[in-house]
Amino acid sequence: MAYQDLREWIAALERAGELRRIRTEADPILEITEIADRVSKSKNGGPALLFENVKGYPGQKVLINQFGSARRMNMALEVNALDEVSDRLRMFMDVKSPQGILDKIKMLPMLADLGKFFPKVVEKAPCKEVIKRGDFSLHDFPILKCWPKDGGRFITLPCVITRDPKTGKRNVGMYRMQVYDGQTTGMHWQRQKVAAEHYRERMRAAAAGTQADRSAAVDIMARSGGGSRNVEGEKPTGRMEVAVAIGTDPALTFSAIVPAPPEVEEFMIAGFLREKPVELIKAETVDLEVPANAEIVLEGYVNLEELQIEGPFGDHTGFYSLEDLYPVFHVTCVTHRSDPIYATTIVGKPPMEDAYMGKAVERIFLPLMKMTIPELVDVNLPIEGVFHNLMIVSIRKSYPGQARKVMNAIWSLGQAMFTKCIVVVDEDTNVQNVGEVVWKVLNNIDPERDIQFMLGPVDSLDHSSRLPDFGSKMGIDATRKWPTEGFHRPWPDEVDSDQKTKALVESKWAALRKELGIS
Ligand SMILES: Cc1cc2nc3c(=O)[nH]c(=O)nc-3n(C[C@H](O)[C@H](O)[C@H](O)COP(=O)(O)O)c2cc1C
Ligand SMILES: [Mn+2]
Repeated sequence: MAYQDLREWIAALERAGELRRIRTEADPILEITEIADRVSKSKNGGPALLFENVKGYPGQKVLINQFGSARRMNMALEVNALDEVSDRLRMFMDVKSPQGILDKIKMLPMLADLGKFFPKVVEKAPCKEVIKRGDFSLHDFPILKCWPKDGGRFITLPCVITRDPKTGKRNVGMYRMQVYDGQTTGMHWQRQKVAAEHYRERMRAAAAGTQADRSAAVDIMARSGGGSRNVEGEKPTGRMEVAVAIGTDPALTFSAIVPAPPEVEEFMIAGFLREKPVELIKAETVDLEVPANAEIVLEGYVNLEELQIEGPFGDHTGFYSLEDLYPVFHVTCVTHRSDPIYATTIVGKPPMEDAYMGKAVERIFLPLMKMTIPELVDVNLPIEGVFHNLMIVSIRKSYPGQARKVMNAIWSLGQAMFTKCIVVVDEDTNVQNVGEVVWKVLNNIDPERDIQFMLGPVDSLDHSSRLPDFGSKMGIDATRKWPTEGFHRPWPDEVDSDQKTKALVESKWAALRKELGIS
């Protein structure tokens, strides 16, 4: 049974012993972060925390670390193991055209399931219990200042809803929002993200037909979604409507971080994950639909010509991301439940809550990656690699140069383009065992021959690249080299005893164990 909203999810966490209510007073300025950070670093990611005594916000509650353990991530997606999600996904992708009536009948439950993916628009919704058009302030919510050098308070777990002006399709992306004042925030969609492309589409439309079309178009590319570095000349005017939901059911919140193809609406992904349609309701002041069960909804717009300094922000790389120019979100209306729970997260040195969300993405995306990279066997994004810095993949190698083909495929695959280092191993290496990977990779490579450098887009958060958003990436081909790849030396076997000796010792092992004192 899908969680209807954040409250049902909180209740489920509490029943499972996965939530602690904190009655000790805690300050949203820095203190909640310090507490949540310590909890994240404790055994298995610690519990989810519901702060009920937030300094300066009597009666309000702050939820943090809701996804911050492997068990809670499974609970959020209502599975016992993340592979169950990928198995379901594979089932939908594996569909062959039915051969006979029996095949057709077998497909019926799947077709019924499909219906659950589509969002449903409702007329009345809890997120509208309170509607404020003007008489509101963002300072009414216990928004955290996370780290000492942060540029201010940041909304860190927002589901940002925009519409593609060309196709009408909606996108939900999680992009942090720096609170500038009671009515405006930053809108940190990085230039490669889907909402940034919606924004550029608006700018192209605004520039079309005006004089200096061509230079305006170039300007737009340079401005892209995020920073507006090296921008000169005419600025298109107009605005783009945006709605933001804070505190939704966990499947919907999670769908906002999923690196889905731009054409796929996250509302459908959430519907697939929770096996129940997402309920939406028309926003009050913008032409967008918002999650009916959200705790808080912010409606408003960004001006196409307006950018403002955003950051610094203690980021998930474990470093502060630097100041940069981003669009400004003007809030026109706030709706919320009568007693809204403010859902948030913090990012910083790994491991943190986002590590478990990232691992879920890794598992769920494996079957999708296999569609374009069929030789792929397994993938591991170690948490310390902060997701874009390191990807270890194993492949079934069948032809020369295949490891490099796989690297190029990964660098061409949506947000995997940001991967700074890709390590490719043969399928007999367990990529989930980083010790085994280090042992094998470093034995197997001749660095000058086996390292491939590539120039291209890099993550906006990369502070070491030669330019913002642009730099080099590296692939390590640690597969066994073949004569057809120009390697003519003999390749040694791995050290291991023979079967006979193993069997001999195995027959004595129970007794030997006692004698050796090994448990
Ligand atoms: C807690 C958290 C915060 C995030 N903050 C940002 C952000 O500020 N800007 C951004 O571009 N991506 C951010 N991301 C990553 C995006 O949510 C992710 O790339 C997502 O796939 C974007 O959706 P889109 O593909 O629809 O653009 C964040 C992810 C998480 C888990
Ligand atoms: Mn998207």
